[in-house]
Amino acid sequence: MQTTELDPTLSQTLLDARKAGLTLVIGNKNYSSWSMRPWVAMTAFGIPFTEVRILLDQPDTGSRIAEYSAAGRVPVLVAGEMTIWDSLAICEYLAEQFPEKHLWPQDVAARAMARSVTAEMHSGFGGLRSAMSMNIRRHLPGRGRTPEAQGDIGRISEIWEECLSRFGHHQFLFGEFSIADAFFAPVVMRFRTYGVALAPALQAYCDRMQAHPAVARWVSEALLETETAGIHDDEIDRAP
Ligand SMILES: N[C@@H](CCC(=O)N[C@@H](CS)C(=O)NCC(=O)O)C(=O)O
Repeated sequence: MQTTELDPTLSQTLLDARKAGLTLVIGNKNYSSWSMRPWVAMTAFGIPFTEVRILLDQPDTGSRIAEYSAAGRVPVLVAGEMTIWDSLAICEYLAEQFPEKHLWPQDVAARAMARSVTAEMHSGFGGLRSAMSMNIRRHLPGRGRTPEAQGDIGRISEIWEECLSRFGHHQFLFGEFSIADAFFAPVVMRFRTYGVALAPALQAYCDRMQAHPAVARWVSEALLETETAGIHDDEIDRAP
């Protein structure tokens, strides 16, 4: 049987990552909302990993991501001989691999709802994404309020209210920190950048999220970044 080391189609970079245990390939911490989710989940749950950061919107971004995944997107998790791309697939894989860490809520009803709101976040809220892209270091209160973004803010508020009152007991969405919170972490950062006014209970949730050590570490590392991704900042400057 041919070993993977002899497979000429695999890049040396990927082969090196395979030897390093879990390797999470991410984009800029300031901009990459998709990367933030598994990074925050892995950090919050104490799952050790090696981080590889690939700058977005650079001439070599595509070729560097292609060394890890043909899907051409970050995040990517390299786990031994497996490559897992897409933030939700990565978190589901981790939940399976570390069942004792309870990345999803333990209660079946809470878990069903956590999966539903995580999937809704994963596949929706295009209005918020396009008009209020994540840019942690900027402060742009009032910007990006398109009707679609306003609608998304309303729906997210409704989700948070329901989760916090039914399951959250004034802590995280389902009480203990879970994948669902990791998925909404970039929304918390968007609400901060764009100065979205929230009901007190929801603002308190955002404050708790920003105080969570994993989120706080991502944000402090984002603020140390000096690179800019032209497309993202230009989009913000043109936003209504
Ligand atoms: N559905 C994917 C979306 C990933 C995604 O769109 N990632 C962006 C960065 S946040 C990306 O890799 N863009 C490639 C590029 O800018 O060249 C996921 O959940 O991981």
